[in-house]
Amino acid sequence: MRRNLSSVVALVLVLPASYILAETVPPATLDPRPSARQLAWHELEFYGFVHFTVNTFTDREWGEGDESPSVFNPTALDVRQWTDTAKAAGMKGLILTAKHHDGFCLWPSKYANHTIKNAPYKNGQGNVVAELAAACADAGLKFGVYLSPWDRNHAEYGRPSYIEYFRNQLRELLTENGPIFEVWFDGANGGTGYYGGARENRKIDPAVYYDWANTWSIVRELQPQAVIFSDVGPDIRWVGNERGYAGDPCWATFTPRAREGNGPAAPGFTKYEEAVNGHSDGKQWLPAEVDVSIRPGWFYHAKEDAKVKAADELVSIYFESVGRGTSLLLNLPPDKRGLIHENDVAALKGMRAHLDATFAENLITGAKASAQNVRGNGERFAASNVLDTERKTYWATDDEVKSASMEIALSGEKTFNVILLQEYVELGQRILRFSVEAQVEGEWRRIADGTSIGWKRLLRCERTTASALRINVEDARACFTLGSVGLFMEPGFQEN
Ligand code: FUL
Repeated sequence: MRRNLSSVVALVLVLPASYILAETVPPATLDPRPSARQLAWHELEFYGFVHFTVNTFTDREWGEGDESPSVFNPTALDVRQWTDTAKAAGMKGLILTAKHHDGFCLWPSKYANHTIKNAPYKNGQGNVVAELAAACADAGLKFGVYLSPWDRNHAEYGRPSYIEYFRNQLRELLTENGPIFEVWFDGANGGTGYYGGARENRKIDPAVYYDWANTWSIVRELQPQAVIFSDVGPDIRWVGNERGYAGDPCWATFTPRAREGNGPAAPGFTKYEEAVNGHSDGKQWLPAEVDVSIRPGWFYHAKEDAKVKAADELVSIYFESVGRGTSLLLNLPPDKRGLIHENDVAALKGMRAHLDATFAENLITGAKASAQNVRGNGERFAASNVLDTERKTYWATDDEVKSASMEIALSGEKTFNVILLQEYVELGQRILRFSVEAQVEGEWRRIADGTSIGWKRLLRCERTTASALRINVEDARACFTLGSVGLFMEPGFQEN
């Protein structure tokens, strides 16, 4: 017994320390990396926007700020119809325009009169923010708020006292509506407006006026788990367009830069064109959110009833947003009744049915994987970890290895046209370039390639029937991880 123990000790002593470490220890973290609140946000992937205010009734996109609250008069408002629609579409939450640029508040703010308490809706007793927050909680949906920094109604906009008002409203919203998952700050700032009757053009300095660091700290104090969205984050960045796509590549890492000069970037004052791709060497983990409306406008207009995006267009948007590592924020504007229009509901239904059919079966099930290099040559970081549906178990390479291939033997011949890849982003976004090959009738054929993977990559490729697959990581910032590989067959739209 004693002899056995000493020989084990001797064996451990002769093994190089790096071997033992590599076997048992994950790759060293590589900054920037997601925070816990950003990771929880990544999980959501798909949620909805609700643009609703006086504009819905005046048929405008941007109210002037001089609208009478009396125009806000939905005849059949039913927030449960909104949450039912969102749930059926597979959304994980809803973000409501509590206040848009016109300044009208969908809740009875005690700091303002330009609110729902002076509207005919429920004889001034309504509170759409609280009503939707409660409906979301009941439906198991997350709830978020849009509070426009620009306020074309407020007499003090442009002066210091407006900032106090804006922050008071933020506090109200974040204390009266239960847990908030995201706070959405738009970049549109200053210009002409009603401004309490002054009707003038008010310019502000976007880098200074809102003192964003101290405004964001209110969110941190009152809703520490909430992510903050703006052109510069600090948690989630605008993707830089409202057309429904992230770039290829789309890196979660990003360094926001000022629109002009060398000063700091600020909401409404960034080189937002860079956000569509992000930066592979970006200094912050600042993943993009793709915001797009199901209709041409953000608010409901009857003249757009026939212009609702079709299901196949919505599916393409999904692939070009969620499929490029971002989240999709799809706007569903309620109409004058206060309901999401039948055409929008039908398009969403078509989108969901198609995505469900696509992802119903992961054709990787039953496959076997092996890799050229496995960290420490052991089980913990083995290639087979990519085959389970758990992103958190992953294939990883040894410290020095920035390129390596894995081979996956499928359980028989499989026909697919969608490939899913996921990194274990807790350790940073590491992969810089990859390709995928398929073994078709005994020949290896390159069927897809790309650069960014990050949280999730969905690659639509040609319909391929193969018995094996090769994932080649061709370049990485450091040794890398791959958490999931999946294979799916997207049906044609006519087949639905
Ligand atoms: C923009 C706003 O100006 C639009 O009205 C809309 O709210 C959109 C989501 O953000 O910048």
